[in-house]
Order: sequence, then structure tokens, then C-alpha cells
Amino acid sequence: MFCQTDHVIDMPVPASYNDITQDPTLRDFIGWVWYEREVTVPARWITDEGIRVVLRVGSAHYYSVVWVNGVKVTEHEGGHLPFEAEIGTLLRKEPTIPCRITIAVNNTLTLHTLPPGSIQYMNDSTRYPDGFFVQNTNFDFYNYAGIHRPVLLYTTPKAYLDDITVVTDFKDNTGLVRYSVSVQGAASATVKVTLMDTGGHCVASSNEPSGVLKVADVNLWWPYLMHENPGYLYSLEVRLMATDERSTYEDVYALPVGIRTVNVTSNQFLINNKPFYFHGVNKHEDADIRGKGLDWPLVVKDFNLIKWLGANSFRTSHYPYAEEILQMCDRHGIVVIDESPGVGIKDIRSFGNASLTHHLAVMDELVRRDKNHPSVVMWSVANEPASEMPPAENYFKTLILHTKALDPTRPVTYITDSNYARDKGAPFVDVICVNSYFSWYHDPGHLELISLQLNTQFEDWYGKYKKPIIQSEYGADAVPGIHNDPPVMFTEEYQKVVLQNYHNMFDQKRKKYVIGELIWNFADFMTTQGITRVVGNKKGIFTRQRQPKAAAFLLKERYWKLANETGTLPLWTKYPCPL
Ligand code: BDP
Repeated sequence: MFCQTDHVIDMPVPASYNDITQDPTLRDFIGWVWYEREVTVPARWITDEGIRVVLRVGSAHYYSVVWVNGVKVTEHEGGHLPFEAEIGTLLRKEPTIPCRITIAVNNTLTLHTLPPGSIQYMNDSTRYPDGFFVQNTNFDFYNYAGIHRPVLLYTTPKAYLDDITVVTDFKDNTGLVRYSVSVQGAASATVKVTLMDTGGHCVASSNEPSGVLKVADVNLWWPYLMHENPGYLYSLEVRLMATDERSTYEDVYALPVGIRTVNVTSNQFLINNKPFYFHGVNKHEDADIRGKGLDWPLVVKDFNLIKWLGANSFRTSHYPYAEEILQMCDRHGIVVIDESPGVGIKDIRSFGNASLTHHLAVMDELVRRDKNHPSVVMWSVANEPASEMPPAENYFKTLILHTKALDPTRPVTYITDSNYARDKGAPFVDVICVNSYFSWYHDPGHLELISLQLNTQFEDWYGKYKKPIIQSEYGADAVPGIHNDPPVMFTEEYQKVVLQNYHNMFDQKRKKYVIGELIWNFADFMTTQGITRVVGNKKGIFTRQRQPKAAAFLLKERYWKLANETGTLPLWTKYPCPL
């Protein structure tokens, strides 16, 4: 039984709740918030017992409990991945009243959540009121909360397609699509799979729930700027038929399939056996007003900016992004390093069994969600953990081996800022990803040191591990419109010169073993308040409103030069449509 509270406000979904009102306590709120709405479902969903009704939450940050008509249907831990519950029986219990969906969401982070955090009570009553506490975290973005992605009701037949796994390969001109279909709710079923090209023509088919489809004259999936026609997607139509004593069920799912391979050597990253150089960005799900809520105009704007920049890739720093974004990457050929929310693991207590068990479960959810995206070419299990701490060795060995077992087809990494000699997890990764901020956090103001220090960084890591290296973050804050020549920190000029110095060294090393460069950051983003942040982190090459700073033009010039040198430009760049 629920009582209506006296303080109920309108709250959009999807959106973070923090920046929607003028209420400072809601902006910085820690604890439970409650969402509720009533929906009327089609009558057939109630009368037809052969229909499964599913409630799907795209993501809610951080811990969620879900009720339907006052009955608890599920709980979920973790802020960036979807979860579901079957609710058909509850609708049928009270068919005359609308369906009431209640979701309680708690954003508290503890030592065992991902990302971790801690609640600190301030007990000095001369300085703090009774019960005063703060949420401490070790990551540099605002802990936006609420229901961040769409909440959907959908139906399937009682016998349904539960999962599809696709792994692709090719030999000469023939594409190979290894697939397996998992079915639920039927003792026996027939499955028919048909692979269609973009013209809707069947190119291969089978009547088995698993097998290998052969595609003659295959159109491979290529990254943007590596091929004239990037992001080619076939469609795998999977059709399930099952019968029981009552009825016949038919479930159909169309999965976009990009046929491509990924391999890593000691100094190269290969897509379809050709060297791929990551020239891209790190992003955040972050914007004015909606915080981390999915926002289609913003998503499309960002893809336009990525393509304008000549970027071919991004990392989902520092958590899994909305699957709608990955679908866009598949279609546009934007390559993704898919990162777990393992950011800010700095406290030794966050390396224990409770944390590891949860981290493994998050990798299960992430791989299950994203395994079929051709754009995803590597998993990143964490960002800048305290990888020099002794427990990091066992933690990352377990985590990386687990992820490889879940998905043997993709390389696995984590992002380090640790010293090469002390890093405990590096032996287990396939690609070394290093973040460094020379002339910013180290030797601030000393631009002249970048090339020496960056050279040392690369030689040390490569010398010890003989694995390809991505510069997974580098950059400098620039407050837009602030200028100084000679460059000083926080000006647009300084940000540019930091980038130029890094680029000079990348150009020396990319012929050898450096396989990528990802700027920190694509756009300015919100952080917790602190003395080093002026309304957020300003390392974006675009402002938070997506306007370019001087560095954006520098990067654009470089990325298009790299594209011209290493890739094949898409047809539209040669024959642009008139605006
Ligand atoms: C890096 C972190 C990133 C921060 C960045 C910065 O990975 O999350 O935002 O530093 O301080 O170390 O700008």
C-alpha cells in the first residue's frame, strides 16, 4: 500500500533529476527518489495469455527497485545497463485499473558499487548539523541520477527469442556469420534465420538454431574513413515458431550484423586484417538540463561533430553508453572502446571479493548487451584504477580472463595512469591504454617538457610489455574565450599547444607501436564542485553546448590529414550534397 506524499513534482524520463528544478537540495540529493506513473495497456495484452508483457528500464542510476500495481517485480544494481521484469500476471490480476509503475532509485555509492564511493558523516557538531554527510567519489564527473534511458513496455509471445549471439569472420570473398539463438518458453521450437543485404535480398539462410552462414561476395563492415562505404550492415532475421496445447507462437527479431574481424599484434590493431589507427575522442553522456538523460538531438549533433572532426572512434568513458548510441556507431562506422563503470577504484577495500563479484556481473551484463555491435572492437574493464596496489594483480587477472571467456573475439584492456614499472594489471591486457597530462597535472605550465616526457612514457611501456599502445587521454582545460599569447594555462592557446606537442610525438611513434590517440575530452562536462573546476571540466574541444574552441579546428585538420594518409574517404566527401 502506498500513500501519496505531499511533495510530488513532474519529472521527465529520460533525464537526470538534478538540473530540472531550482531546488538545490534536489540537485545534490543523495538517497531514494520515487518515480511513478500510470499507463493503460492494450486490452489484448491482458486477455491474451499467450503474450508476455515485459517492462524494460534502459538505465537508472544507481540502485533501483520496481513495483507494478504495488507488487515488487525486480531490483537492479548498476547505473548504466538495462534491466527487465515480466509483468503480465500482475496486469491480469487487476485488469480494470490502469497499470501503476513505481520505480525507486537510490544514487548512493559505496566501496562496493561501480563506480565506488563512500558516505562520510561529519560528526563535529560545532561545524556540521546533526546527521550531515557527504558522498565522496574518486571520479571527475557529476554523479547525475535518475532514470536516464527510456522505460518501455513491450510484448513477446510466450515462446520467445531470448538472445542471439553473432560472431563474424571472412575468408577471401566469403563472409562467415556464426550465430546461435537461444529460445525460452517452448519445449521445442523451429527457428529460421535469414541474412539479408541492404537491398532486402536474402544472401544466406538456415533452419538451425545455431550454425554458420556463408555470404558470397561479402560487403565487410568498415570503419568511417577506412572505406568508401563504411558501416555496411546486413540484417539477420530470426523467426521462431513454437506450438503448445493452446496455441502457436511466432516471434521475429531483426538483428543488424556487420561482418568484420578484429585482431591485435605486438604493434598493430587490425580491423579486417588492415591496420587501424584510432583518431578519436573520449566522451561523456552529459548535457545542460537533462544531465545524463538520453537526448536524441544531442546524440545526432555529436555524431555530426565527430564526423566533421574526422574522428573515427571514441571510448565510452567512463561507463556504458545508451545502446541507441552504439546502434548509431554501427551504422556510421564509428569504432568504439566499450568501457565498464569501473572508474575511480582507488580504495584498497574496493579490490575485495564483494567488489570483484559485482564487477564480474557488470561485465556479464555489458557483454550480453553489446556483444553483437560490430562497432565495439575492445572492452575496457576500468579507468585509472589504483593498479599499482598489490590486490590489483588478482583483481584484473580475474576480470580480464572472465571477459575474454565471455567474448573470445575482442581484445580487453583497462585504462592506466600508473607507472609502467608498478602497474600490476598490465600483463593481462591486450592493448596498453595510457592516460597522461604532461604540462597540466605534471609540471603545469611547462609545455617544453611534453615531448621528452611523452617519449619516455611510450618507450617505457613498449619496452616492458611489447604491446600496442593507445594514448587513451591527453588534454588541457580551456575556458572558452580566454586568450593569452604566449600561451598560459586555461587559455584556448595553451590547449592548442598541448595538443600540438602531443601530436608531434604521436607522429613519431605511430609508425612503430602507437595505435591511437583519443583526446580528453570531446566536450566540456559537469563535475562535482571543487577548487580545480570552474562549473565543470573544461578540457572539451567543444563547449558543453557543442561550440568549437580553437583546439577543435586544430584537431579537425589533423584527423582529416590522418584519414587522407591512412584511409579511404567515404563517397560523400568526394561528392558532397549541396546544403
Ligand atoms: C583523467 C580521468 C578523467 C578526468 C581527467 C581530468 O580519467 O576522468 O576527467 O583526468 O582530470 O585522469 O580532466
